[in-house]
Amino acid sequence: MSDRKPAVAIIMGSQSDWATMRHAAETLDALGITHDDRIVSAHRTPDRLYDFAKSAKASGFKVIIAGAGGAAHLPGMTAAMTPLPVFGVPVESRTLKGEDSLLSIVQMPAGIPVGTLAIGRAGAVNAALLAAAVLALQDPALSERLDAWRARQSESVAERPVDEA
Ligand code: RP5
Repeated sequence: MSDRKPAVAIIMGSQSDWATMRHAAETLDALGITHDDRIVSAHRTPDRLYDFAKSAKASGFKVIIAGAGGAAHLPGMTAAMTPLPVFGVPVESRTLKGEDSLLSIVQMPAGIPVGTLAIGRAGAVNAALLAAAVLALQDPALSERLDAWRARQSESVAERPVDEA
């Protein structure tokens, strides 16, 4: 992380979520977007969640990425306490493979939105890319980096398949 105020907060319910959420962090790094990564549990550290969410906008964050698993209240509770856009990443749970996380995050009642991504790594990467797209609306240099990132991705796709060992 640089000295610049981080634009994105990545929050997660547990240390165990980092294996998934680090993919969001790495994607933001690849795009040169500053971020602050924190463990904030809706269940175990409710006061920490309140303090974080209530002060997130004043702290300078522009977008929040929130990952949680199981009864995943973190993204919805965060969204209820901040006007910032919140993207939710359902972390794959051991017992229900993340379907519980997905449904907990995606089924917000009308009025408080959480942009919900796919379960696991894909969701973490795409949450970062969505955050980048939002930030790029006000940042032409980032917009160019995002275009370049996509172009490199396109170039990396082979035209024909090969047999894999
Ligand atoms: C949720 O419970 C966390 O987001 C995590 O995905 C899940 C399990 O947490 P640990 O028991 O591994 O700390 O609150």
